[in-house]
Amino acid sequence: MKDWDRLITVEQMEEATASLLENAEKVGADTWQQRSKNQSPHCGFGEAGTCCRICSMGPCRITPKAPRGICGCDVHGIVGRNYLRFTAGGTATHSDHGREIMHTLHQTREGGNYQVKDPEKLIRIAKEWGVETEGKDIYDLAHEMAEIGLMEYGKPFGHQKFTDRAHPHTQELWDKADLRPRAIDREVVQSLHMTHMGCSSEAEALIHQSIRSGLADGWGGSMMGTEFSDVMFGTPKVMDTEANIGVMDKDMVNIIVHGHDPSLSEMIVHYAQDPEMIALAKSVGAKGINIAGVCCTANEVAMRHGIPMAGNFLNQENVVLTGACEAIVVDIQCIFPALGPLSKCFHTKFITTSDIARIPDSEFYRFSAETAGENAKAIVKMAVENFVNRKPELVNIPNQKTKARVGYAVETIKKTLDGVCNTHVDEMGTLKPLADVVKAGVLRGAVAMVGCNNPKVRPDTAHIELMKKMLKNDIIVVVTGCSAQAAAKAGLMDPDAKEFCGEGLKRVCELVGIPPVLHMGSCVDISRMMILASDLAKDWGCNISQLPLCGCAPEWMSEKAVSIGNYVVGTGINTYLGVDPYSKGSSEVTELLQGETGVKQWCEANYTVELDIEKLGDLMIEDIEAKRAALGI
Ligand code: MSK
Repeated sequence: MKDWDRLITVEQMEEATASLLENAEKVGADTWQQRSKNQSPHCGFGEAGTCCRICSMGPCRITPKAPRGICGCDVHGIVGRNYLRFTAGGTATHSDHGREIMHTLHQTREGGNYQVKDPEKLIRIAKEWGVETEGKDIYDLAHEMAEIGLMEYGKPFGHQKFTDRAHPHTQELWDKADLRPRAIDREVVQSLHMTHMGCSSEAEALIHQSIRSGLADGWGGSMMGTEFSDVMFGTPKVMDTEANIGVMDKDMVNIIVHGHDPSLSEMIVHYAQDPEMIALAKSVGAKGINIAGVCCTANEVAMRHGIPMAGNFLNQENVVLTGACEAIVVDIQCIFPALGPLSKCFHTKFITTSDIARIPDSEFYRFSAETAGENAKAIVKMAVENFVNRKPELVNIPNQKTKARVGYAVETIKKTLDGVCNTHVDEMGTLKPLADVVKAGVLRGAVAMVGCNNPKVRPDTAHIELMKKMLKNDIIVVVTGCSAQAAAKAGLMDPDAKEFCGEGLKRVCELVGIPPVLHMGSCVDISRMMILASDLAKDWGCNISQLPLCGCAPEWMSEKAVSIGNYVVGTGINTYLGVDPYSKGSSEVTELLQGETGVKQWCEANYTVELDIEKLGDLMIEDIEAKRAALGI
């Protein structure tokens, strides 16, 4: 089948990047393409997970001649410990993002910088948590919920409240295997404690804690981050935006927001629309102020304000290389330290804002919930005033831009289905129409595509090629994180991309008015996917692990991605990786993650690691068809 002709191909994106790399050469800038070459080949011990530097007797590296570390730990203990530490890093990171959101919720005030924009959602969650809502001022309720939410991090007893939302069968599995996460900080701290020298070296115990730590992220910290961001900034609704590097505008002041925490980007977006700031932009010769996003911040502001998405993880240097970026404003996570020296080669201001992410060669502007308004205004002003320092001879904005329809929160998906199928059952709606089209075979199933880019994989190829393959096979794709931007940049979130699908999926897209790839948000919003899977199984009348559904992170790179993978398999969804998680050095760890014992036995799902993307896609389709056959559909 011929590709849909409005698709922007990976080759075209690479041409755009090549022209930007010419800019890099002109100014003598360093880029990840070069650094990646400098770092190759990678250390074989590190890649296999068989190097231990947890104490100072080593580092110990496991070889056939030296099968144990100095303490006597074998390869399975070393690989398992490394895997658990990797997971704990991811759980801590996502969950601390969630914690910041809860602190911001505590700062909400009527008419303040932060307000409650979705009071119904706040009340719904309060009722779910058994909090009295009757006659309470909405801000008093917000503050009470913030305090209860913050206690989820350190409460001495009990389990994560949001785990009660999961499908009853999933909860039973968690309880049976002792996997239901307790306080979030406890799971992270226990992971570090277990992996300290002289504690756990049994692979099974280490992988068990990896899954529980992941679940504390997905059904704890990330879910709080998502749900209470919706409460404060609004639950995403369907909106149209644009994507790819061409969303930058040579006649405007371009401010790029990058990172994860919407508390910053919401304020920047707000002040970029301030008439005083727009007048200032015009006074320095620009036509106005253009905000665009990179990485998960792009997802956050796209799905709530329709702000365009300039690119994903490996495009963060590209936005500076255009020579038209007045400021790149970052908060936390996935920010290249390289942006410091790179921005110095141009007129770009690299503005860091969080004590969590302090980076050399940046201008640090501490951003806090209490002073958010004045901080954001000062940052926007600084960017606008920097427009005059632009060097016109360096401006090169590749002309690549696509349309994207975004904003499919679970609530939005249910409402969209309600609108078409007239099946409204309660205020939350139902996923029954979706279950029905899958049962009927019009759709064969669904894939949740998530995760980063990684120079080990030709950037965006795996995301885009796998999505195309799924769509052609009538498998709907839901996306978050940098996978979402890969889809958007290519044009796969344009409703017209239905032309690119198999007949069944095309019909559904036409009937419901959706693009074939549904944007569900940022990395923390993978928690939305867990709720979607859980609710779908409830409406279907089966268990999550029986659904023709799988997860996929074909180009992942961060610790957060491993934590995510652990909660996705921990929720009963088979997960397909295109990059190895540093576990291949141990047959025991590999079996626990990818075999029939371990996570498969505890949670009815496991990982598949396959570096050949074509094969990875075939395996997912086989999995979906096998699930259908087992259900007799
Ligand atoms: S931003 S974690 S590179 S998806 Fe969430 Fe993208 Fe991966 Fe960061």
